[in-house]
Amino acid sequence: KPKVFIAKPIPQEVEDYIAQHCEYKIWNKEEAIPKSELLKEVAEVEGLMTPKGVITKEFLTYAPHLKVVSNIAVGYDAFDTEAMRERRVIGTHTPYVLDDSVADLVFGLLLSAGRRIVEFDRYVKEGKWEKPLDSREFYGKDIHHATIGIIGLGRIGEKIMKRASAGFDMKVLYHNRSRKIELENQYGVLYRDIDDLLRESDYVVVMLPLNESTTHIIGKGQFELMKNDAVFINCSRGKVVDEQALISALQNNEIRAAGLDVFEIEPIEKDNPLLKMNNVITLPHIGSCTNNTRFDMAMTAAENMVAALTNQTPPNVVKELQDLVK
Ligand code: 8YV
Repeated sequence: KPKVFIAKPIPQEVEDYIAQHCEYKIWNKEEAIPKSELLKEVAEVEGLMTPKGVITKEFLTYAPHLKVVSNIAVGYDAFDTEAMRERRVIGTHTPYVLDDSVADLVFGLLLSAGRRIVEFDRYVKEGKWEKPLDSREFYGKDIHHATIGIIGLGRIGEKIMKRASAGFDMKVLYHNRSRKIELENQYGVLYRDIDDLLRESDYVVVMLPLNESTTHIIGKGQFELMKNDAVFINCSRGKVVDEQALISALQNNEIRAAGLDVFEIEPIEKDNPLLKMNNVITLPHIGSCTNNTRFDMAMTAAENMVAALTNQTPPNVVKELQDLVK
C-alpha cells in the first residue's frame, strides 16, 4: 500500500476509507502541524492530504517520493503549480461540496451587515437599549429589492446569485472573466464591467480565487466607485482586497459597512483597525465550517488522493495540472 500523511484530524469514517487503500500516519492535534514536523513526515510518503497545502519548490525537495497533494480546501493559492508540474506532482482540491455553505455565510454576512444584526446584538447585551423602539438610530439597509453585484460568478458565485434572486428578490449584477449567457437568460442576471458593477451595487460581493490577476483587484479606486451606502462582503481570500484601502474607505465613510470572513493576514492581527469598527463584521474564516461540509471536504480530499495513488484519474485535479493526468 502507498504511504501517505494526513496533516490534520479528519472524521473516523474518512480515516477508515484511507486505511483500506493506504498505509497512513496522521497529525491528530487541533493546532496546526509545525513546518519542521511536516517536513519530516513527508520524506517517505507518496500522498499528502493537507488543509492548506503550502507547496513550494523547496518543500518538494523534502518529499522526493510525493505523487499527489490533496488539498482539503477549494482554494489552492498556496500551491506552486509550476514547481509541482516540474516534479510531476498532482494537485487536487475540493470544489462543489462547500459551495452552498460558503454562499449561506455570504448571506449571513450580508444580512448582518445590512440590518446591523451583530452590532445591535452587542448593543442589547451591553445594556445600552434605552432608545424608543422606533428610533432612527436602529435603521439599517434593506436587502430585498436592493442591487447586489457579484464579482466572480463561479461555482460559489452562482449559488449566491440564486439566493439573491430567488430568495431575496434582489437585482443581480455580475462580473466574470467569461459571460454566462445561460444564467443571464435563466435568472435575469445582468453582466457589467467591474466599474459599472461597483457604481450600481448596494451590496458588493467578491468571490474570486486568489492568483496574480486577482491580488488587490479591489483597492482604493474601486472603493471610490462604490456608493457611499454600499456594503462590501468578502468570503473568498483576504488578498483579493487591498485591506489598507478598505480600512480607509470605511474610515472616510466612502462605504457603509463590511462583512469579512477573510483577511490579508490570518489570524487577523490584534491591532487591525477593522476590529474597532462597529460597522464591520469579522469572522475567523469559517465559510466552509459546518459539520456536513467539513465531512464532505475530507472525504472528497481522501478520494482524490486514493485515486491518484491507485492509477485512477482523481475527480478534482486543479486546472493548472490537469495535463499531468491525461
Ligand atoms: C479553508 C477555504 O481553506 O476551501 C477553501 O478554500 O477557504 C476554506 O475551506 C479551509 O479552512 C482550509 O482547511
